[in-house]
Amino acid sequence: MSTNKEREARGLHALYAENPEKADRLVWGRVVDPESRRGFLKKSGLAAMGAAIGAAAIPFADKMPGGLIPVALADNHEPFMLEGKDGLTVLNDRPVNAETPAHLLDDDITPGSRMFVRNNGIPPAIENIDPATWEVRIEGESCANPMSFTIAELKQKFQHYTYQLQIECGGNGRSEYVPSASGNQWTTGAVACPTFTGVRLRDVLEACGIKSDAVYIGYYGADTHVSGDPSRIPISRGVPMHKALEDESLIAWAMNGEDIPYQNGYPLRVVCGGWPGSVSGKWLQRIVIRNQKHDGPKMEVPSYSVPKYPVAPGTEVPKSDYVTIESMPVKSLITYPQSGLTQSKDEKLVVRGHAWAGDLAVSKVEVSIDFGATWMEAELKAPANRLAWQRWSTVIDFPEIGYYEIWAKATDSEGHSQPMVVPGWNPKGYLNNACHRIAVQLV
Ligand SMILES: Nc1nc2c(c(=O)[nH]1)N[C@H]1C(S)=C(S)[C@@H](COP(=O)(O)O)O[C@H]1N2
Ligand SMILES: [Mo]
Repeated sequence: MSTNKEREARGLHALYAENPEKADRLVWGRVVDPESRRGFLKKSGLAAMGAAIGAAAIPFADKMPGGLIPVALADNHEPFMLEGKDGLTVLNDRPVNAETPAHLLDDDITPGSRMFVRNNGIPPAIENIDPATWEVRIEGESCANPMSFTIAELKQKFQHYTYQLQIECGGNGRSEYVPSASGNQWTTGAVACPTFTGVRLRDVLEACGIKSDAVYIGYYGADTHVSGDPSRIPISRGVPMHKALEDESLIAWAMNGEDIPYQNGYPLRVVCGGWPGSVSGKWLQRIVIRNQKHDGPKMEVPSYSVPKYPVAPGTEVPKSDYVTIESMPVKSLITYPQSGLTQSKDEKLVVRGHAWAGDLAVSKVEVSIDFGATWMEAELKAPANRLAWQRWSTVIDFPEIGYYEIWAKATDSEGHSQPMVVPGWNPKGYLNNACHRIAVQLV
């Protein structure tokens, strides 16, 4: 087990940071808005908190308002960070959730250190993860010959494939919905596109026999429920057979050519790109082939589901009127420059980012500097492979000094474009694919 893995596994850490503003934002963000966000500081995080402050104990810890960050940490300019996750904004510590600021997603291939973390439960303890003995079992009522495989057996029995795959949480952008939806208040950073190496889910399922009545698969991981109740499972989702059997659907042991980061599912995970990240099971132990739609925790309405028809903000929607989210909508990010740039009017500005469209390709990216009145088409590259995001870039020559916003809008291969404002409200705040925008000043 690598030292890095051990460090990642220690989880939440306070490290020195160069950016005091961020510390303030964390402090005040949590204090003023305790209702809509899970408290940052849970009782369970107290030991870690004490250690981070360098105190033996926090005697009045039970009096601390939910979500408060001790000022000692803010004064030290020490925002919370996850070991191995460079510059991510930590939204919660139990379960751990962290997103990536847009300008840190500028790489063509997202490094492990910049891949967001979305945990529904508590990851398996690092001491209990031994990649040499880790097994995945394939079973279920529509599996003809249930079998288990070690990672070495997967590597030896099946052909290896590497694809660059885009994973975005279904709730990315949730923070912009009004009235606010419960759940992690993601802004734009619950998306990533690293490469994954593994075997095709199809090859493994076929080796175990897919019965003719199979309609769905479901995954089970080694993470445990936040309640501590061993009979409860934090999440067990899946995809219909047609998605499971796609070339790019993998059981992966490597990300960007290295072990998968601990928080992203080490040592083995499912990856089904282009769909809500929740279908890509981490710390994978078991896959079931089902003769009905999988019914594990978080498959049920309203989890990862939206109303079948548009609803007015705040509407209560009957359970029977929801559909499960499948392919994610077209979306883009401006990853360079970072919002807030000031530069001379005489310089042209290179602007770039990524665009993606679930199962589809992106056909066009346009950029506006006049609040959407006019658009100019950016250069758009082909994806590295199907289900990878696509690099776009353009050069902007500003007409005069002053404040500008740069907006980016992508269009998919079926002609759907991103809305300039937050799209249709839905009770759980999924699928916000509004245009991303950044501020620039020309002086
Ligand atoms: N076992 C397990 N798999 C999981 C989850 C989880 O909590 N447990 N979270 C899911 C969700 S909701 C998302 S968006 C993605 C996030 O992947 P990441 O944390 O590697 O970015 O993992 C999915 N797979
Ligand atoms: Mo998610």
